[in-house]
Amino acid sequence: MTVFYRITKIYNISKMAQKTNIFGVGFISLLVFSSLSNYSLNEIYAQESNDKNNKNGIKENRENIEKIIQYDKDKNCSKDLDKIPDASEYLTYFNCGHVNIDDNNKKTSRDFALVVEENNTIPISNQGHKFKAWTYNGTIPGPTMRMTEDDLVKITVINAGKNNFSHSLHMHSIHPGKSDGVEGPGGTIVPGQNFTYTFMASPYGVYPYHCHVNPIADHINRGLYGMFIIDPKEPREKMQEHAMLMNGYDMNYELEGPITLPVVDKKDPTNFVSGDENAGIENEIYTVNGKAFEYMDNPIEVNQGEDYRIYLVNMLEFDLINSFHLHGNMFDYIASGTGEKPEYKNDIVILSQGDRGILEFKPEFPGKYMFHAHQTEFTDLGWMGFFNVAESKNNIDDEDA
Ligand SMILES: [Cu+2]
Repeated sequence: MTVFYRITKIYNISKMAQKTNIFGVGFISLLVFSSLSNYSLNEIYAQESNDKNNKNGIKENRENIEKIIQYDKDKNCSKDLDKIPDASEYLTYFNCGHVNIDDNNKKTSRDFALVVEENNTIPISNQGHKFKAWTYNGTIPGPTMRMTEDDLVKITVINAGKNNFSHSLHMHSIHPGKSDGVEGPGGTIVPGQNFTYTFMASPYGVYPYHCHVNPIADHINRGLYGMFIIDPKEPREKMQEHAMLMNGYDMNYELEGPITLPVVDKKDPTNFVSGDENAGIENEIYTVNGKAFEYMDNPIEVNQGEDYRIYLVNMLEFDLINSFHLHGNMFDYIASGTGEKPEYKNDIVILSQGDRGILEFKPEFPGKYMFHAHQTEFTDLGWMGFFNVAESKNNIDDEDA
């Protein structure tokens, strides 16, 4: 028996059909998904009890399905896969895809759709700065996709028909070459076409994804990246969870041109003609989750004495390192999220380009605490925010007593 649940329409599919002019196999399969109905658990039970050949497996099936649905609930999976979250909503927006539980072979598969749009002008600060972005599903960063280890994952990337450039999706983690987003059809999706990247989610951890079409720095600088989380089969300790992706914007990259090798001096190839062609390539704005100073203007509300987990990814281009510093507290750090136990406790973690990890902490005292890059230049240019720690209700009750 195959059970689908939480089937909703895939990212404005009818609108995208008009925009992208896709009539290929990929689009037909997307239409199939959008035409499936929602199954409630009661309907699933009714179906099971009607299935006379399946009586022995009913209890086991039910437990398995309930376990998967409950795990998705615990992960705070969004019911709205079409949502275009703003920078504050991005913190807790987890897209777990369209889920298909096949109980015959005990497999769960998840289908995701990412639509690439160019010339999507979006706000990148609360001071009025806008950026001519290229986006996956309308936002920088793209949606946080979430899956469980060993799930069969299918991510269909649709390059909108009105676009001018080819794009791709390169994910970190383990997968076959044809789903690596570099070689073959998955490495070059021309405008109006789509490609489905298929892999078994492994190993558990937190990962970046990004476009891998040349010039890569340009495609990344314009905004084609995001994070995905492969959760372990045995859930981590339950905590309130936030996604944080650190990035930057070189707002006049177009004037500076792509990063290239030095020009060869044909008369004397040993002569190094350096030139300062790339000298202007630097970020003018730095952020966490796409919008400068977002969490300074809208502090993240947390509670004293409760546990918090942050999935942190560094997708900063042009600067070699980035960092995360928490005021007034220490966090446990799990590098890459590939282990269960933290490696160390610190209040700073330094990440190179593409690196990531998991931070876990418990606010000890109420108050307002800054978090920011520990490079002052980055903080001054936008990478700064606040946690607003509310006093524990227990403390307040104690004081009243
Ligand atoms: Cu691209």
